[in-house]
Parts: sequence; C-alpha cells; structure tokens
Amino acid sequence: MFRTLRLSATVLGNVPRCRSLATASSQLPLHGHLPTSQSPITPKLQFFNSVTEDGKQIPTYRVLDGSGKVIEGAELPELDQDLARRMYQNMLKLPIIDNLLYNVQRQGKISFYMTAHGEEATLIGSAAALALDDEVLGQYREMGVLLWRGFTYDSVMAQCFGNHEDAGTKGRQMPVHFGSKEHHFHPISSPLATQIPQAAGVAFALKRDPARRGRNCAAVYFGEGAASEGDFHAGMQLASTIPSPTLFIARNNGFAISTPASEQYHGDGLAARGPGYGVQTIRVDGNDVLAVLAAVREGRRLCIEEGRGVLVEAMTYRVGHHSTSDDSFAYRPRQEVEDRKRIDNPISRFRLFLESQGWWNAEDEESFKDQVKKDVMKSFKRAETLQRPELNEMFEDVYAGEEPWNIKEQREELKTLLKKYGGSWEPWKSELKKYKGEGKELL
Ligand SMILES: Cc1ncc(C[n+]2csc(CCOP(=O)(O)OP(=O)(O)O)c2C)c(N)n1
Ligand SMILES: [Mg+2]
Repeated sequence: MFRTLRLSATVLGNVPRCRSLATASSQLPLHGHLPTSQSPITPKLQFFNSVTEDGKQIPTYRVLDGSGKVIEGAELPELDQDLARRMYQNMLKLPIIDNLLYNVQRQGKISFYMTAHGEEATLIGSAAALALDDEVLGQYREMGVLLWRGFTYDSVMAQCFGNHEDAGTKGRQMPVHFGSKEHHFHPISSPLATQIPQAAGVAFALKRDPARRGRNCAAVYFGEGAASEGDFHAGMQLASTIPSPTLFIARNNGFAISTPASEQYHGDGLAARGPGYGVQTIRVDGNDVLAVLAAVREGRRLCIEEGRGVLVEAMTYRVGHHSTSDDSFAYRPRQEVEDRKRIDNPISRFRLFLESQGWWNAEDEESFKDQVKKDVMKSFKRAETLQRPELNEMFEDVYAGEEPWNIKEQREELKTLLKKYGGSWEPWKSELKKYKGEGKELL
C-alpha cells in the first residue's frame, strides 16, 4: 500500500522522492487548504443553508415602486423616450392578442392557447435588453419576445391557426409553439425544460463561431416548474463547465399549472442554485420592466464578456389560467388573483412612470389600444379564411438528407386513399377543401 502510494505520488510529481509520508505530514501547516479546493479551514462545526452572508433570502432588485416612482437608491437604466414607448406599446399588445385568442379558442376555432397575463414586464423588459440576433429558446409563454423582434400579427395568427402562412412551423405544432429562424427564435417543444441544455449547446456553437463569438448569447426562458427537471441542472452544469454564453431567464410566476412554486423547491427559489454552479446570478422584480431591462442587460454583458452562464430569476405572478385547458380557481383563491392584478401591476406601473416623464398620456393610450385591437382583429379574420398547408407538406423535411423509405411508403398510401375516397366519401370530401391544393398535388 505504502509503496503504491509513494509510486503514484512520484509519477504525479508532487511529493519529493525518498521522503516517507509520515515525516511529510508532521511538517504540514495546521490550517492549510485541501488539495481540491481553496475553502478556508474552520474549527467550527456549522451547517449552512443559505447563499447570503447574513442567512437572509436573496434580495430582489427593483427600480420602480408600485406607483411607478424610482425607489430610493435605484438608478434608472439608460432609456430614452422612444425605447420606453416601444417597450410599453409591446406590453400593451400582449393582453390584447391574448384576450382575443383566448376567446377564439373558446369558440373552438383553434385547439389551444396560453396567455402571458401578468408577465408582460418580464418578457418585454428582457426582450428589449437582448440583441435582435441573440438566439432565443423559449418555453411557450414568450410570444412577447417575438413581437418585440417584429413578428407580425399575421404570423401569430398563422401559427395558432396552423395555416399555410405558418412559415416557422408549417401547421405542425400546437398553437403558441412558435419558431422563427428569421427572428432567431428556436421552435418551442412541449416537453418541459428540453430547451435548457439545448441553449447551452447553442451558446457553445456561438462561441465557436468567429463571426458571433463575443457578440451574441443564447437566452433561454423557462418557468420555475421546468427548473425542477433534471434538464435545468444539466444546462447549468454545461454552461458552467464547458463555458458558453448562456443567459438563463427564469420566469418564477408562482405556479407550474396547479403546483405552487412553494412545492417546487424547499430552498431560496432558483437564484440560490446559480452560485452552486459558479454562475453569476441576480433575482429581479419581474413586474418592474425597468429592473428587468437593467438586470438582463447587465446579465447579457457579463455572459458575453466572460463567455459563460448567467442566471436571472424574475419574480412575477401568473394572473391568467395556465392555459385554455385549465381553471386556476380550482387551486387558488379568486381574491388572490384579483389582488395580484392590482398590486404591482406591470403595465399600469410602467404607464405611471411614462406619464411622470411626459412620455405618454391618456390619448396615446386610447388611440394605441384602438389601433392594435383593429389590426389584431383584421389578422384574425384573415387567418380564419386561409387554407391549411398542402397535404404533401406533412412528408416534407421530416428528416434531413435523402427521404427514407418509410416516408415514401406513407405518401404512397395516402395517395391510394385519396384516389379511393377523396372525391366521394363525405368526411374526406369537405375536409380536403381546408387544405391548400385540396390534396391534388399528391395525385
Ligand atoms: C416533461 C413534461 N412534464 C410535464 C409536462 C406538463 N406541463 C406542461 S406545462 C407544465 C407546468 C410548467 O410550469 P412552469 O415551468 O412554472 O411554467 P409556467 O407554465 O408557469 O409558465 C407542466 C407540468 C410537460 N409539458 N413536460
Ligand atoms: Mg411557473
């Protein structure tokens, strides 16, 4: 045993030859460092369960109070009238689109919908802090980021209706599962948290690309519920150990469908996990758009400068139901929701700030909302009349490269069925009319 130890130590080259270990240990200083860490030695037997020095919860960074006034000691992020107005206008667009599409789903015209009610500041504040060509990997509640980047109402409708204008997902995804290459917005996947390790990979690719290294990051959005998946930990570990400019934006909105955040973790939220991975971290008031703007801007700067992961935990509240498949009053009191709509409301809070600067007024509010309502309605009416993509589309680009035999076989099978039933069997006859080309391209 002793011989083996001495041999390996010699090979490693860190113990002087011909000296016994017993002699070496008696010469070691009493309070040194351990071989694999710089942790100071302490004689105190003390456990800890906090990442703050005073053992309190991690503080929440805030700029504006609930009435839109700058809080004592806070600095306004760099912001001019034009940027502030654009941010506010995008925040206003969200509930207008959400309300319409929520009702459209209720009428049975689309299969599903999810709103971002309550999270407007988190989405728009972060979107405004990113470069337009930073890669975004969302969870599903991030339509606001796309709107900020110029995604049109027609594109929103095309995706939700799955019509032939749905360029990003070609009518093959559930509503709100957007994707747009042009807007550097990766397609949404329903299985939770898969986007998180993928983002670390995307960021690593950015780091390897000389044209984008030091210029772009990959920003990944996820809920506090998704952060309970192993994929969250895999993504953080990846961005930390194989460092890559990954900006983790956690939307802590209090719920994962009916499970309250308090049941998702016993520790101090998601922010407490960042330092565990050696990741720069901040917790921010997610209902304060200026705090989100400043935190994500600085997080992005750090992320790109250091070329490694940064975590922003935005504390917010999901005012709407989880989705059109949910009735949240089955698991939370109606009064709590009503209170949250009023207290620290992200939209009215920012409006009060804008008005105090003379950058917005009641007239602007009315005319902007009226215009958005008209435009959104127009897009909705148009989308309703558009046909679905060509039937043949469903066989296209399923796999990269040469088309495999099974896809060919399935196309042939559909062709045979179309010939047999397409023109005569009623459910097929009228269904086919909903598709561009009515299936004729397959015959
Ligand atoms: C792997 C996986 N498990 C469960 C689900 C079902 N599911 C869809 S959304 C959701 C809650 C997610 O909550 P959170 O991450 O906090 O996001 P939020 O909806 O609050 O924005 C669940 C459990 C899923 N889509 N994927
Ligand atoms: Mg949540």
